Amino acid sequence: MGRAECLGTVADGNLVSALTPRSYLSPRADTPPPLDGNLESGAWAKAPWTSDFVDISTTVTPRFRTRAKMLWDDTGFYIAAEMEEPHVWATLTERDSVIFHDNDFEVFLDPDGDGHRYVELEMNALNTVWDLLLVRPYRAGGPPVDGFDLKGLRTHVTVRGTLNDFKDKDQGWTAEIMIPWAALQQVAGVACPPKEGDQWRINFSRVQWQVDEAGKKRPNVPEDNWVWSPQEVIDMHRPERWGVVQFGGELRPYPGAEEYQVLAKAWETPEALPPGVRRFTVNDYFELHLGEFRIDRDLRTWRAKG
Ligand SMILES: [Ca+2]
Ligand SMILES: [Ca+2]
Ligand SMILES: [Ca+2]
Repeated sequence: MGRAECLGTVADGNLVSALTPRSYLSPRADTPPPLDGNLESGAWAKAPWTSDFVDISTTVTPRFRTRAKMLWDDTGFYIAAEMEEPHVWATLTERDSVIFHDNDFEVFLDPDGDGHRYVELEMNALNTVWDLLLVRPYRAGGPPVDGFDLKGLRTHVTVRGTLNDFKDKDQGWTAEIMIPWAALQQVAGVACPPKEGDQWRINFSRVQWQVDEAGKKRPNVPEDNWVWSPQEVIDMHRPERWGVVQFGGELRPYPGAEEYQVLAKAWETPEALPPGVRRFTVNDYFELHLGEFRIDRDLRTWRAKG
C-alpha cells in the first residue's frame, strides 16, 4: 500500500475543500504607502481588503471586524490591518516582549512554504513589535529566535479613538507594516524580492483579550484568536494551514496546498494511521519538501477514487 492510499484511509471526502486556504492577489504599489493610517486612498486604494477574519478554530463570528491589505514594490512588502475595537488597549513598550499578552495584530510569513524557517511579527496599539524567526514549528522543536530582527522594518499604528481610556467608545486601530525584502533574504529560501506571480505562505492573527474598565484582563477568560485563513485548531504554528499571497499576475491555485493539508490532518491523527505513515509523521514531514513524498499524483488518484 502506498503512502497516498494510507492517507486516504484517514481523510474524509470533505477534508480537502474544508481546509482550502485563503488566497490574496497583492497588487504592486505605484508609490510606497506613507504608513499614515489612511488605508482607503493613496497607494492603499489599489489593494482590496481581505475577507473578514474568522475565529481560528470555530464557526463563531468574531465580535469585532478585522481585515487586511497587502502591497509590494521593489523595496519591500507592505501590510495594513484594520481592527474594530471599542476600547483600544495596550501596555507593552519593550521590543521583543511577548506582545500577545496584549491585544495585538500578528503576521506569519513562510516565503518558500516549507513549514520551517518562518518569520513571525506581532505588534500592539503602542506600536511595540516582537519579531522573531521560527527554525521549526514549536511542536517540531522550535526554537523561536527572538534575536532575529527584521532590519529596516517600519511599523505604524493609528488609534481611532483613545488608547487605554475606557470612558469613551473607540472605533478601533490600524496597523501598517513595511518589511524590506533585504530583511528576508537570508531566510526566504526563494527569490527575494519575489518575481511577479510568485506565491508565499502567509497568515494573520489578532489576539483579543477581555479587559475591564480598569484596564485589567478579566480573570479566567481565555483570549480570542481571529485569523485570516482558518487554522481549525488554536495554533498559528501550523504553517501548512496558512493562506497564500501572490505577488501580481493572474491569481492561480497554490500547488500542493491541498496535499499539505491532508498531511496536516494525518499529523493530528497518527493513531489512525498504518505503521508506515506513522513513521513518516514521526520523522517530521516539515523537514521535507512536499515533492519528496511524490504524493501529488497519488493523492489525486486517491481523491478520484473517492
Ligand atoms: Ca521557510
Ligand atoms: Ca526580534
Ligand atoms: Ca478609548
